[in-house]
Amino acid sequence: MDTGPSEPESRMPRALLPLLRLALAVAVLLPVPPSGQPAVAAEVTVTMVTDGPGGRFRFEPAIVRIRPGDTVRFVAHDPIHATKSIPGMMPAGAAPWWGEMGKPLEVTFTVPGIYGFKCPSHYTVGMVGLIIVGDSAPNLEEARALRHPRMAQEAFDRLFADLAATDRR
Ligand SMILES: [Cu+2]
Repeated sequence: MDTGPSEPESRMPRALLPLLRLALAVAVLLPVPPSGQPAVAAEVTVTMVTDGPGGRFRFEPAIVRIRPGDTVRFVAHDPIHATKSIPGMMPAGAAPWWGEMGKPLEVTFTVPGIYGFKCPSHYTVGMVGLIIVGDSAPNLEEARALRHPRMAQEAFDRLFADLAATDRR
């Protein structure tokens, strides 16, 4: 079968150029959070990292600030990770989540407050994170008071300290 020359394909980039320029212009106009601060966006991606520049067995970023109605998309580097909410570290009325190992999971947050989460495989080595929905977290003290296995506790202690530091700015 003669498929002919790939002329239409070769013209594709030129046709897409105006679109690319528009996308770039829009990207430049979007607000960028100051470096070192948790991201603020309608959809935030949290990566489950096995081994990265920030360390092993961690969520990146480990602290996410969003508004009610925003979505967090969890994605895994490896099939050995998952994301699971932690009972006792969620505001009243919020729905728990438990993703499948290695599969992406999107969670939309509507109830304001602070949410602790973990990778069930690596909780005991400190693979945990925090999501803050809205400007105030009525369950902050309750979430902070929960006790964890040693390395998870150390990780949460660091995250709550980071959170307090960014709140003071
Ligand atoms: Cu893991």
